[in-house]
Amino acid sequence: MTDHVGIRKLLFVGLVLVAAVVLTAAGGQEGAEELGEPDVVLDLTAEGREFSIAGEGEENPDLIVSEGDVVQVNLEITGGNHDWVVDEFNAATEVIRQGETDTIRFVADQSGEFEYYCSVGSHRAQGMYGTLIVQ
Ligand SMILES: [Cu+2]
Repeated sequence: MTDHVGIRKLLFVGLVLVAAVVLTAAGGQEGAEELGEPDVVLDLTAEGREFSIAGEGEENPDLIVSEGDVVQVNLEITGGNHDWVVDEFNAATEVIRQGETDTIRFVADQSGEFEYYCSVGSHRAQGMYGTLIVQ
């Protein structure tokens, strides 16, 4: 009887350990890291209904990269809740709040002009978008 309980206890501990390892592995996946070092880093801030390049005043500026670039976007929210999205590249940060940052990487694998925007509420309709130029 005692042995039987002991084995069950051991099996349970084993299962917990396996589950812990699986969860740790899943949590460790960093999509951004798989693309390697970025060719371009865009430091963006978002506030109100506008994005800007950190330290510069221009509202929803044109963002210019080269075709094939691994692009890293560091989004920092300085007011409200926002994200940064470009549909054509499946590029999207999390929706984050004031004081938070999120980083994504994507490959600009086609040239042209693409709209970047905030997908929160009606922000895009209210003008929270700009142009990503891939040349
Ligand atoms: Cu927004």
